[in-house]
Amino acid sequence: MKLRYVIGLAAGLTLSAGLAQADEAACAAIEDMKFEVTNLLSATVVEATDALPAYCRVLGYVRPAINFEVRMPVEDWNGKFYMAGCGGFCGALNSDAAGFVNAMNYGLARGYAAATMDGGNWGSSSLDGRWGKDNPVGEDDWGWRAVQETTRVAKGVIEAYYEGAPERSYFAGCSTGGRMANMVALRQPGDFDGIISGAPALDYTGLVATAFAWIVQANTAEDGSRILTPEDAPVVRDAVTAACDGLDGVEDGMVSNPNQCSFDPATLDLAPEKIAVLEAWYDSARNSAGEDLYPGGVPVGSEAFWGLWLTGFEGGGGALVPGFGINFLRYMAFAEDPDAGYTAMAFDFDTDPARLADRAAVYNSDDPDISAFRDAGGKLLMWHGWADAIVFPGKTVDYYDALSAKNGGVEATQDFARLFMIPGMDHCGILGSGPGIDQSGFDPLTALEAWVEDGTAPESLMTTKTVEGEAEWARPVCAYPAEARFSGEGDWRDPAAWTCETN
Ligand SMILES: [Ca+2]
Ligand SMILES: [Ca+2]
Repeated sequence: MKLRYVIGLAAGLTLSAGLAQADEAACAAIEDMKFEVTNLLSATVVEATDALPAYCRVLGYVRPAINFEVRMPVEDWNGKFYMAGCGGFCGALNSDAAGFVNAMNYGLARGYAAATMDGGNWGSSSLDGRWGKDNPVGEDDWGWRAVQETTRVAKGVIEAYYEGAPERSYFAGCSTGGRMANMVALRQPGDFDGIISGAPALDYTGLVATAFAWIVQANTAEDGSRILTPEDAPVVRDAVTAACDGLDGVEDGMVSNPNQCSFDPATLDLAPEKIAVLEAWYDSARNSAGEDLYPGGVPVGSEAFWGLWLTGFEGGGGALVPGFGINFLRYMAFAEDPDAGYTAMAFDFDTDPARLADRAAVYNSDDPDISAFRDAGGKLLMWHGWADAIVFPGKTVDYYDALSAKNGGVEATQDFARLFMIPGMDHCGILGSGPGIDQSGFDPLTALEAWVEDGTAPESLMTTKTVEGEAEWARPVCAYPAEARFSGEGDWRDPAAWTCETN
């Protein structure tokens, strides 16, 4: 703070605007800093709003094309750094993302110096993978380098502005940002004290190439049309609810754990070809020998969200899974990009998974050896919605089991890594239209702060379902493998009626 104090004196203490001038000078000074392979573009003070404090906004890029932004509170900095990941194929600097998911302002609003980046590439949307065409450098950047380099520069900027390094650093991301979060634990074990990994696409190639091709092929008729339509999803949802909602002891519209629900699509009053699609979707992607190529398929209980992710909406739009799949397969999945006309229908489940290995080494963060992060004292908080119909949640549970096996069991693993599987939640809690919570219904950052800073590990996270501003119910979500159970006494809407139990 010393530099800013001196500038404050120089700017003239007699002026009521003196503080603001000093703030602007201290911020503007950042623009003249030099970092390797980095261009700083601007550093300006942005005025406070109802939601955010006044902050020094630093824009720049790490060459060739990693655009980043750092936002540092002008006053009342909490002494910490918060970095947010990005979703899908990124492709834009989404600095004003609302809510919690991949949102730097979530940290800024709490007094953090915050940063985010665009994944190192520009696209017309986060669904646009065209930048990956013949672009292994851009793929490295999206895979890991954009986060690593932005961490380096952001920490340097923060240290210069406040004349002291942040006392703590946190990374939070969901989906691709969750993949990045686990990549941080693997590749940058000393950079962050705490990491929040939401709905992580840990095996990106297995999911977005193999499993998405499986989804698309299963649902494509010979004439190229979709077999399951937007109108079918509510029919399936109602049948699943009727069959399985009550198995967890509470009829709240949610299937708490899809593994407890053995729903048989053949019981539906739908055409046989539609039932065949459902059987394939709820199953795993398989090769011709019947071998599992990806751990788990579309989770039972996710049907409320199928419009956006899988079936599309009546009247058009949605069905993002096929969109992500085709962009990934054409431009990002293989070492050599196939012809521009390539579609998921051409994916060969016997021979193509092996061809993904080259890019898997760049993108995937499912290696359970994060011992360097553990040994550096880092804490990893993972979360995933059980009703995620795009990043299927089975892989996250498998990963945590592998992590436990590698670290001498669940108890030892829980010393540094905990997983929270959230019943009924959509992908990253983006949609609140189902019976589960959305991203505003829980607060993993406060839990992680208590773990990192006070040593209080989270046994559970409180989740609150809000409808039109009114809290409908609240209950804990327990650290895996424990699950929240309703005691059977009192009101299930009351969190006191729930306890964490392990089978
Ligand atoms: Ca239920
Ligand atoms: Ca490529």
